[in-house]
Amino acid sequence: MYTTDLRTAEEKAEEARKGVPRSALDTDALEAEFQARIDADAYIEPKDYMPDGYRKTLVRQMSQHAHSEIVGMLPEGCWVGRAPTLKRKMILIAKVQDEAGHGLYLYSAAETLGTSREELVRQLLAGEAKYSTIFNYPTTNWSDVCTIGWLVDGAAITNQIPLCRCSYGPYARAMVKVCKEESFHQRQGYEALLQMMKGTEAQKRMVQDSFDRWFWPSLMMFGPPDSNSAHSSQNMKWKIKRFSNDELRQRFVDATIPQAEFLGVKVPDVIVKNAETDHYDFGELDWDEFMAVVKGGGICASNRIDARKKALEDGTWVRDAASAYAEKQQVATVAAAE
Ligand code: BYC
Repeated sequence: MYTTDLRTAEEKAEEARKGVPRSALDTDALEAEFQARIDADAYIEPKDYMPDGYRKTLVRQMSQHAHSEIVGMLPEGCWVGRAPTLKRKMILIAKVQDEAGHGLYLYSAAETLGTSREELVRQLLAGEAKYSTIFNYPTTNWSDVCTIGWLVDGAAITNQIPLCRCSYGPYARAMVKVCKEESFHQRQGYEALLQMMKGTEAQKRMVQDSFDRWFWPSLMMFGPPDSNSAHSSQNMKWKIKRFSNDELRQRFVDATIPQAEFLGVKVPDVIVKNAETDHYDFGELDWDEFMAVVKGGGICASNRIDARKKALEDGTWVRDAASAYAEKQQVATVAAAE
């Protein structure tokens, strides 16, 4: 193909990184350069060239992740007023507040890709965006709150540590801080359960009951089996994902079963250590249940969205006041400069 464009591929990529508009003819070179940067483990930054599919999939995943953090505040937040001691109440308040912070980092990181937070929240409330299935299960007693810390935060860390090396810079950097906090969350949950296991027979039964109800749904947090995961292969090529859903699920099971045994809960009979692979076999999950919950059929699904709608409405005056204050500040800054 003859062309009057005398720029090299490197120059075109450099211009694209600086935001210079590109012609359709440059797309192949830009995509090759983009993939080469990913293969070399470089971070992609907001103003860099990126294929539309990469941008779209990141907005999808990061917003789903942000929604999970925000919706995830609900099953624990409703126990703040019922925490058994002042110490547990203080820890729980701090944890729930951390989840709000995680949502904020993630919405902010997603906004660097060009979709506003208002739009992302609109998609959640309209049922167009997903959030993790785990938060559609109810917290029926205090032990469930502790088990969320141990299992749900534990599963989240397993999934999110590789995301600290995700190819998109703002997502990867947000994950570093999130993972540090999740690690504290996981430990406080496990420690609270250890205390309960030193308590009465009724407390021990509560812990066992929570474990039985939350263990399998926590394994579903890693997504469908690899054979049925629509996005995995492309996401791994783009290094958004570093490990497959099944690999991470296995890693979580291998770490969790010895913890369950130390805690003193009975693990399901189907879970056995495989001497050949040195991993725990755990059989097939109930993928029909997973699909039903993904499609909005979870026990708490409508409560969760109603609670988020109410929070948005209740917060209107705060956003209005903050905007009015920011406007006044701007006027004052301009007046002072004149
Ligand atoms: N729930 O092709 P796949 C927390 C969807 S919160 C709902 O494997 P992908 C915490 C998936 O989105 C942190 N939907 O997808 C907060 C896709 O649907 P669409 C939660 C699920 O993206 C408070 C379809 O199924 N962590 O830590 O390659 C208190 C096909 O799946 C689920 C994150 O959000 C699910 N479980 O991989 C305590 C981690 N699984 O979009 C703790 C970030 C799958 O095509 N996200 N789907 O309609 C990820 O790492 C990935 O998005 C996933 C799925 C591993 C979840």
